[in-house]
Amino acid sequence: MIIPRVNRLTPEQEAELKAITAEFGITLRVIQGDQRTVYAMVGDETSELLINRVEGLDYIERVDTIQAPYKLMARENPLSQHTIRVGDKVLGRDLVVLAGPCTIDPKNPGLFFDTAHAVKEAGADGLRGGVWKPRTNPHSFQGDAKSLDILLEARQKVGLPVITEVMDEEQLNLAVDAGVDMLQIGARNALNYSLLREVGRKVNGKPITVLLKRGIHMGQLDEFILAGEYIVAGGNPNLILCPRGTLPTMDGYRNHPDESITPLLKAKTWAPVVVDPSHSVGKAVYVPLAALAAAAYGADGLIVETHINPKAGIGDDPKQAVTPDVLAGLIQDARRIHGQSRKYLEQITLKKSP
Ligand SMILES: [Mn+2]
Repeated sequence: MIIPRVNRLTPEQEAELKAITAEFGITLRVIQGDQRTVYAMVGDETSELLINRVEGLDYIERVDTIQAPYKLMARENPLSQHTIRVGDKVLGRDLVVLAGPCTIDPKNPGLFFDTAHAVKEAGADGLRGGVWKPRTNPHSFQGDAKSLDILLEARQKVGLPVITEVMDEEQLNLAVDAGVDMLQIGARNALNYSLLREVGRKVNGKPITVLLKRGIHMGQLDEFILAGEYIVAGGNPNLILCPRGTLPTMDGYRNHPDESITPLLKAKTWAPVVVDPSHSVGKAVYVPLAALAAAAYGADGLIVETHINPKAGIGDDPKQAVTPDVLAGLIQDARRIHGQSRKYLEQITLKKSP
């Protein structure tokens, strides 16, 4: 990885750098944060001659051949200065809450609009709504592209940024071209490397943030961080990691709650962590406690399935969606805890919150 002395190289400097690295068979990827731009070298970057040539350029600070398997996601990367926003909230400073139903019911848009108003009222910063759904049972409702219009109409009505899950390239293109603010890559696709690479390519140069859920069977944290590396390598560092529970489940919850990995992730990577307590515990009555635990572990945000009338919901909602009044209380309590946990986090990351 090449770190320049300046925030951004001139086009001439960039061309010179590309020409030098190309001589060594290396492709340069430009990763542009809001504070700093870094250059990832794709190929064997260990040639001493290459490093000397590049470090000899007066506008280059240094070349890092990072030993960690991830280069861009590492906490030492200057991208750690990059800030990611959701609406007017800044991840790392404010506790950011995304809320809304599991699945948008295309037959009943009114229900989604009412829920959207209610979650905003409750203090949420972003609106979630499943357009397409990965379902274990092929006969279950799989979602409907019509729901994408409903999601965008809700954004217009309530003024919250929106997030939805995409599972393949066609959905990715539809969602990005329609202008969603955030994309979710679900637990089932966290190891789908061709999709991760496509997501990276598609969001490059666009004001889109990607929330990557932890794979259901991902035991190693590095595996999770490397999945994120695929996306950031496309050129857009607006990436959030989302623990959402893993399998096997050991204690009777839907999944094994894993909000406790938050400080471990933070010690390794700069990416903000937004925890999903809903899919983790899988039952509405346990969600508030899991959300508070996430805040205590230093999560930067929460994504909470919420529905004005969970029984009328489709997908996971009848079982695990909380109501907007529960959400409102949970947000207040979680914000208080988040404020307290930040000082302990700073000891781990040695970084003051932005
Ligand atoms: Mn769900």
